[in-house]
This record gives sequence, C-alpha cells and structure tokens, in this order.
Amino acid sequence: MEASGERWIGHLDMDAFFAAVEQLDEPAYRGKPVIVGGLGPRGVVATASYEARRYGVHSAIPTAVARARCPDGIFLAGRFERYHEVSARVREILFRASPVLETMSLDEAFLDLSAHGHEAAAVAASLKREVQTETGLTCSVGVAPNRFLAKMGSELSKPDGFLVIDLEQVRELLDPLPIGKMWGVGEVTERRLRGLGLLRIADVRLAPVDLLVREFGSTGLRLHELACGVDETPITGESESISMSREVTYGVDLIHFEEIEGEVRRLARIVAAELREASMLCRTVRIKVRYPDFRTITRQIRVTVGTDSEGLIEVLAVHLLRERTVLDERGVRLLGVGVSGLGPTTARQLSLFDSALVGSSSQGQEAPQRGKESMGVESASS
Ligand code: TTP
Ligand code: MG
Repeated sequence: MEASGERWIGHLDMDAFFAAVEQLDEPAYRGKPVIVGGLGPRGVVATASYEARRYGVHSAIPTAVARARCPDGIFLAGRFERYHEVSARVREILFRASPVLETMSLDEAFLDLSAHGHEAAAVAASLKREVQTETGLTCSVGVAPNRFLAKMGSELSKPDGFLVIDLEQVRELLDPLPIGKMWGVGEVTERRLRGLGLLRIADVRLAPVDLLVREFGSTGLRLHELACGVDETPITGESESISMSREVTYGVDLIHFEEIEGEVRRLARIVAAELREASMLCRTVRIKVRYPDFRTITRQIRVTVGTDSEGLIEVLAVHLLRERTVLDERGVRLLGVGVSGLGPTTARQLSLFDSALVGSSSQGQEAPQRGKESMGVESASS
C-alpha cells in the first residue's frame, strides 16, 4: 500500500432507493417494475426498480414516457416520510462505524474509515451486511483511498455490489469508462468533452492539462485529477452538497403572486419538518423557480448558525422570492425549496435566537439544478 493508501473512504448508496422501500413494504410489488415519481401530466420519474429499468425507465424521464415504455408498471407517488425514516436508520448504522460521516442525500453517504487502517474494507463489508439485515434493503459500497474512487466503486458495482479500488487498479478500471461515468460530469460537460474528442476517462487523463484549463477553468484541472484517480477532498462531516428539498412541477403554471408565495411557504414548512424529523440543522436555504420557458434559477441565503426553525426557513424562502426573484405575468412552472449545509442537531439552545441569525446572502446562481437537487421531490423534475 502506498503512503496515500493510509486514507480509506467508504461510499454507500442504496439500490433503487424509493422503489426498493416500496417493494419492502408491499410484498406484492417485489420482482415487479415499480416506478416512483410525479403522477400528474407533467410528472417526472424519481426512480425505478431494476425490473423497470429493463424497459428503459429511469430517473428524470417524464412519467408519461415511462408509462408508454412500461404499461404494466406499478406507478407510485412516493412516501417521503418513510424514505426519511429508512434513511435515518441507515445513517445510524453507518455512524457506528465512523463518526466522520457525510450524508450526500437520503440514500448516499461517505464515511472516513481511515481509523480502521487495514480493516477498513472489512468494516465496510460488514456495514453493507448490517444495512441489509437491519433495513431489509440492499446497497452498494465502494472503498478506496479517496472520495472519487469510493464513489466510482459503489457506482460500478451496483446493484448489491461491493468494490474496493486501490491505487494500483485505477487506470485499469477508469481508463476504459466513457467520460459520462465520471463523477461530476453532467450532460453539458460531457458534450463539451466529446466536442474536444475526449470520449473516455483515459482521454481526459492523457489530454494536455493546459487545454483542459483553457476550456473549463479550474474545473478542467479537477477533471484531470479525477481522471488520474486523484481526489484530495476531505470528509468533513458536513457538506454544502447535502440537501433536502421539495419541489413541485405544477399541472398548470401558477400565475398569481399570492398563490406562488403560498406554495413557497408550504414547501418551506414541509422541508423544515423533514429536517427536524432527521434531527438535522441547515445553514443554507434556497428556492428554485422554473419559468414556463424552462429557464431555471435558484436563489440562496446563508444563516450563520444552523437552524431547523420552520418559521425562519419559511421567512427566508419568502424573502428570496420577494426580493431576489423576478416574476412576471407568465408565472412559474415549478417551485422548489431546499436546505443544505446540513449537520446533526447540536447546541439546541441556540434556536432561541433563530431570528437573529440571518447572515450575509450569497449570490444566486443561474444554473439549472439536477440530480440530487431534486431529492425528496413531490413531483421530481430533471
Ligand atoms: P440514486 O441513488 O441516484 O438512485 P437510486 O437509489 O434510485 O438507484 P441506484 O440503484 O442507481 O442508486 O437516488 C436515490 C433516490 O433519490 C432515488 O431512489 C429517488 C431520488 N431521486 C430523485 O428524487 N430525483 C432524481 O433525479 C434522482 C437521481 C433521485
Ligand atoms: Mg441509490
């Protein structure tokens, strides 16, 4: 083992999470194509059981398309309280193995297993078994000297997989993969990389670094490092990328401001309740607005001390809507409220001072949000 092999990171991701929970709770659904998502005319698939994936059904496609591809599928709206409950159970199991735990979403977490030294892989393997025994659900686990490789390990071994990647195997494993498989490479980046003739991870590894930096800025440097299997990002136990959110794509665009604000308040209260349920505090509140022409914006604000106060989260979301969002007579197609910068509930006494905790607000980003951002959606959207 090399020096950098001192660090051992585990990544655990539940298999077909929402659909698997439905199959666990309803034996009649087992072995059948189960699709969880928005059931309205504009609904989008949040996830599909592996049986349904054989019909070409997967997250982010419109539910209408899924119905056409899989007419005999079982279509469900989802039960988010239940998913949160299972998620909290999984987190408890992981926490036993390592307190240095970063929850990325309801069904995914990184943990630093370095303290277990040479036992790290064995500890991860028993975690996988414990999750299965204690929840009745399968998951996939990757173990590696860094986050990126650990994530690739669970991804490549899915479903019900377990893969240890050490530094000697990096090239052999990563090189042949299409660049779209690389963590953090979304559709846009993938298209641009392809445009440069970089089709596989090996191409990015071997590309001149200055070309990547010219094209992608600091992201180019990061892409090159990842393609080489290098990732220094630590597990901090708290991450801005952890988020909980609710969003709704409306069957008919919402036009009236009062109605839009009412929805933002409602979503904010739901998210705050989920946050409490999970015994978490958030440091960032954000709203997401998609206009009828699909242009999507997010606006966010940060508080200096973590909160789970329904009142504060609602007030902040409304502030972002009133002061930082442009609305006109065309209305909105989708609204979302999310929280991130999550950490476990501690120092509860501070919540007395909730109203005094509003910190500086960060700049809104004009970026369409994808994937984990739509976690816990009522009607998922891509
Ligand atoms: P994922 O881990 O991405 O997917 P998955 O667990 O369903 O399937 P896999 O076996 O490939 O890991 O996401 C976890 C849950 O998050 C998923 O069950 C549903 C939800 N989700 C959304 O609501 N919207 C989305 O766009 C995605 C990707 C997931
Ligand atoms: Mg998963």
